[in-house]
Amino acid sequence: MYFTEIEKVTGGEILDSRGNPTVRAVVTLADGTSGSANVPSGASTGKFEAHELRDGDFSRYGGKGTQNAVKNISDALNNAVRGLDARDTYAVDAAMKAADGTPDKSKLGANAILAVSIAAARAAAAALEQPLYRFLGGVAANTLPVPMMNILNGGAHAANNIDVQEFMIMPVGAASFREALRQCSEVFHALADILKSRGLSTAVGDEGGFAPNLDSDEAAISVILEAVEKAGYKPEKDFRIALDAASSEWKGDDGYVLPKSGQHFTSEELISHWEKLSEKYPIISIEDGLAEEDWDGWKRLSERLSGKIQLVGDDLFVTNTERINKGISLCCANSVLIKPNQIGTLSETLEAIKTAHKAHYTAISSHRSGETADTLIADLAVGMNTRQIKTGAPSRSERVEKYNRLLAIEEELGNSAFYPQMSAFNVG
Ligand code: 2PG
Ligand code: MG
Repeated sequence: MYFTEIEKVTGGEILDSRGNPTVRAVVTLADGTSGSANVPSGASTGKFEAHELRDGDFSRYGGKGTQNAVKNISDALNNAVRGLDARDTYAVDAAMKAADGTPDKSKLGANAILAVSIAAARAAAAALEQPLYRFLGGVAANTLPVPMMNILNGGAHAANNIDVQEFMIMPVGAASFREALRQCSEVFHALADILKSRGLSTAVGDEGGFAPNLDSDEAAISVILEAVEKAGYKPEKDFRIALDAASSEWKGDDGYVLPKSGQHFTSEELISHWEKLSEKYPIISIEDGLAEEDWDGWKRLSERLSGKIQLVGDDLFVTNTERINKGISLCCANSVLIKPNQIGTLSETLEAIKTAHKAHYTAISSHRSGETADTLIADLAVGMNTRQIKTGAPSRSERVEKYNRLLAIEEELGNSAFYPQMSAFNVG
């Protein structure tokens, strides 16, 4: 018996930041060390994501209970990984995938499998007395990510009249992560002041950004740029804007219909819309500008814009290496959003990042709109050198936890820490 051998796995049902149930796993090793993990849950989920197992028992949590997934953690997954070496993330994950046996992890649940996968890696890192980012990335893990901070929420994440799901600020001129975070927080507060002074709501959406009613999606960009200046910074030089359109939510049989404004676009018109917007404003990145099955549209969008801005595939790629490879071969997008629960294991998440990087696509470590205090994505960003992280506004602790974890990592790295500024992107 070796000290990192998995002795026992247990599961639990906990709540996420929307008050819905999710799962937690604890992995205990032979030397008594343990690691735990909580998994998040999306709202604008991609059609091709791995399966999130819910009970469907409407007498509990409106059918969203996770008691079956929890049972799978403590029974089937415990049996599958007991006796394996927790240091070998790929072997642990392979055993769980074999026990599940389905392509989308629908038998045991991607939520159950991911919780065990991360908890095992955490336990191994703890047994080796290493921080998780070091366990994942070794000595080369020294690069902090540029925050992609969502400060104005719309779409499926907010009950306002804005169709674009996320308006994010990216501090591209800061000298360190700590400075970058301070600058973002100052802009967030400046935005609150401007909204208040106009009698607009400062209530926040699922990811902590404000969710006011505004005249248009473009008005949202304008007010954010105003906030950047009010906080004493220069748009373009200090801050760029990133959008997540989450446009799979808009796709109908006949083109794209924006549910709140009622506007109608063909793929071609939407491409021109993004092009005009990115010429008019300092936009560096657009995520899911087109829908998850609109490959032809993505090809044309990429031909037109990929040399100029970052085009991020979220629902398009769902952290799935096969879909990422398809996108690469079709020259679609130039960046991959990385959400571990879209694919359901840590090892497949690492492969997705490696696949993106090999093709010179950027990779962005990302939260879900339903989150917990788990900080995996912070360690993942540093460990795998993603150079960008998307984790919401500095106003809800499930988001702030990730930023605080990055502050701690930067401090721990000391002089070895590197903040990438514009070199986080392959464009511009
Ligand atoms: C997204 C995410 C996270 P959700 O679309 O990128 O911001 O939202 O978790 O609801 O899919
Ligand atoms: Mg998205």
